[in-house]
Amino acid sequence: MKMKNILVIGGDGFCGWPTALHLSNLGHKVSIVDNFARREIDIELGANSLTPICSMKERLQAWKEETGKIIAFDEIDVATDYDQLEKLLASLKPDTIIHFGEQRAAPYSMKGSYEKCYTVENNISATHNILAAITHLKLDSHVVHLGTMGVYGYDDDGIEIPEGYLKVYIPGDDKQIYPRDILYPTNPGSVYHMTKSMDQLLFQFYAKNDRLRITDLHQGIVWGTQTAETKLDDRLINRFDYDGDYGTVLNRFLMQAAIGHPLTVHGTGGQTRAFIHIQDTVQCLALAVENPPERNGKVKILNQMTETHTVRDLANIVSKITDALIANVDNPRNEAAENGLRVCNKTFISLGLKPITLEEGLMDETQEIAMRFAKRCQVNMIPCVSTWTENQRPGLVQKPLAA
Ligand code: NAD
Ligand code: USQ
Repeated sequence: MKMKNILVIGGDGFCGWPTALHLSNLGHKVSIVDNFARREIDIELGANSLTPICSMKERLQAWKEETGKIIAFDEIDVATDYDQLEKLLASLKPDTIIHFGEQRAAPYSMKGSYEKCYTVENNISATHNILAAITHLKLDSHVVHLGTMGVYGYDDDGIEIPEGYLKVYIPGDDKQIYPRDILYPTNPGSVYHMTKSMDQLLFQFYAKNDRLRITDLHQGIVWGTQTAETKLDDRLINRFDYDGDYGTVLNRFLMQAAIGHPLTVHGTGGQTRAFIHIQDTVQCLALAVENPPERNGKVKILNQMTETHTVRDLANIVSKITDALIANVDNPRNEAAENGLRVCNKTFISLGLKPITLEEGLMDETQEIAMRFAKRCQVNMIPCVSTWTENQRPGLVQKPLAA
């Protein structure tokens, strides 16, 4: 394997930190950029990671002590500090830029107009600044971006969701049928998911116009906390979000079970979603780095997920192993009460991904993380109170649904 010079943007976050460690462990030269926006939003919300996360300085020192490997770090806001970003890229000339640096919580993006504007400005500018800088500097960097399954929406239109492109057959004026590959139609369900749909067009343009090599990974909901590398030392521990804005459903359920809180199923829990364990996320990133697309004008789009479940099924599985109670509560989101979802993930499987299943990983996660750090949970941060529409404001109180 050829060692690469890799820049991880958003490398202080939940997916970015373990990815940076994994790539460093594989022998790549890794640098991180982050503006600590995620840590600042925790302060703004009064929330915290269930796991106690160290400062970036302590994290990098621990990594050096454990492995002898050095990861460089620069604090840059890639959405607003274009000049700093360009300067760094000019000196690093990375082979690969992995872009995790966006506001990623759907509920936070729907909280109010400030959060909507912030999410759009941050995410679109961050993505565009990276693409513009690579182009201006004539770099050969392969961009690997973290997109989301949610760009497609979650409708079961009777077909398996393909990896990015839909083959369509257009009847021409001359009565001939013209086959075309178009981006699978987007149907985002939040302002956050909308920014990921907009990112797709930025990628399409720069791949076509400037022949940039871009991989867009449409990832499902990530669950779990630790990876082989973050387990090496407590100072390397990954973050675990459980609050109503940033906590994702399965990790929330695990934490709720650990503190004896009923599992907060929205509505009937009939929403089907795609999932992937964090250990598989970092493996997918390594595979994406190793397998860049050709410079052929087309974005490589892969679905990064390993299994689908309804929220109701997840609650039942967690309840079975922990005896937790289940509470069906009002849904603050504007989403289908029930949906089916089938997703094609054949590329990562063909590249060698061996998925960790829910069955294998849930018990470990419950005991090693949720139970161990249960005392750090602030119970008042559990309800999901960011509503999707103005009509639902002000202040949804998440009450159990009538039977
Ligand atoms: P996270 O919020 O934990 O990490 C994102 C990191 O990016 C944070 O450390 C934040 O400070 C940084 N950041 C944000 N804006 C920045 C900016 N302008 N300049 C520099 N740094 C910036 O989120 P995560 O869960 O690690 O998600 C990473 C990426 O993966 C996101 O783009 C998200 O959309 C995508 N994703 C996440 C999940 C999931 O379940 N967590 C699922 C699918 C896709
Ligand atoms: N849900 C509950 N109870 C809860 C929390 C959530 O029933 O306590 C439900 C929601 O209503 C929703 C589903 O669980 O139907 C998923 O919610 P989530 O918060 O776990 O995930 P989501 O908002 O979709 O966002 C997360 C990440 C985001 C990523 C996305 C991948 O925060 O960054 O892009 O998962 S995907 O969902 O595949 O688009």
